[in-house]
Amino acid sequence: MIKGITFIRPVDSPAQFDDLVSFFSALGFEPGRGWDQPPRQSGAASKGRPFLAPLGNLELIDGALPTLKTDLLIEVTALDAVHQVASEWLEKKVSSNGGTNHISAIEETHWKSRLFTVQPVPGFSVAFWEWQDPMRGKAIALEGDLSAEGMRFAIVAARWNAVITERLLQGALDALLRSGARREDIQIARVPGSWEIPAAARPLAETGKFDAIVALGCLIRGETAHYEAIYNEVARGIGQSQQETGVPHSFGVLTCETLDQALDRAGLKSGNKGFEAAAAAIEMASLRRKIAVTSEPRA
Ligand code: DLZ
Repeated sequence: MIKGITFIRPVDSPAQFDDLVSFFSALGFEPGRGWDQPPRQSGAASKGRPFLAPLGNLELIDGALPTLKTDLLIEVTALDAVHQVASEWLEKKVSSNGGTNHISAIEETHWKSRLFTVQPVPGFSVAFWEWQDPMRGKAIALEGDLSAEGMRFAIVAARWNAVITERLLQGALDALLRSGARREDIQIARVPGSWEIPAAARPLAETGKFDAIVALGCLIRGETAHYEAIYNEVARGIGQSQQETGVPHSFGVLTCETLDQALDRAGLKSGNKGFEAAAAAIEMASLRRKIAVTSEPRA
């Protein structure tokens, strides 16, 4: 039910307001939807400019408080870069308007962080801080790399709509070779149409010689009466082969309304889905290797 949290900070003057908007914008804050309220009978004009952060929280503290001159704490990554941007912004302001440059050096805190405080306008202090351990609070995920070095791949390409599937094949080869696979470690198998892809993908996967299988085909709805029937079977067959052999299979079978749409997805306007399918195959093959190592018993 709780949706968000907003801290309101009234400022002393329109000039301070503009300075603070400029300061927080310079630091890369995402602007929220602002508002301008004209003067009303019941009150003067007012305006607001929200600045958004991906996370916010209200923190209650009992006992010794951190020794801070502000209650506005902004957690960042790359604290040194933030310090540099804040310093440059202040220097510019001081050199054009005069005044004092209120920014502290970065210091270590007693809670395993580093922090600095800055006063962009008089009476308005803000502290920026960062955990010393950059991985703190981050989910540690197993992820595949995009290096195909030392990996072996099989590409199954349908001949039907060859003008498209040949482009998908070139895209897939481009991705594999550019990612470090060797030409002799890539086996290409051609089949008549998309319907036949699973019948070749499955035995190739079962050889155990390949780290991943890339399936390439093109179905065009306008020209294929039994489009749905072919599509469902190809998707099911590739999925089943992947699940039952454990070898990653990437799905580079285009399903399009028209030939133009297919051309767009085969390198013309919307990328090359063959390239993308090969990249997914590399990533999954890499992830599979990592999972295998992770699940080995520790020595
Ligand atoms: C028969 C057919 C048709 C009408 N359309 C396509 C298509 O758009 N894309 C494709 O890859 N294959 C098509 N095919 C061929 C079937 O996939 C299959 O090769 C044949 O029915 C022979 O089994």
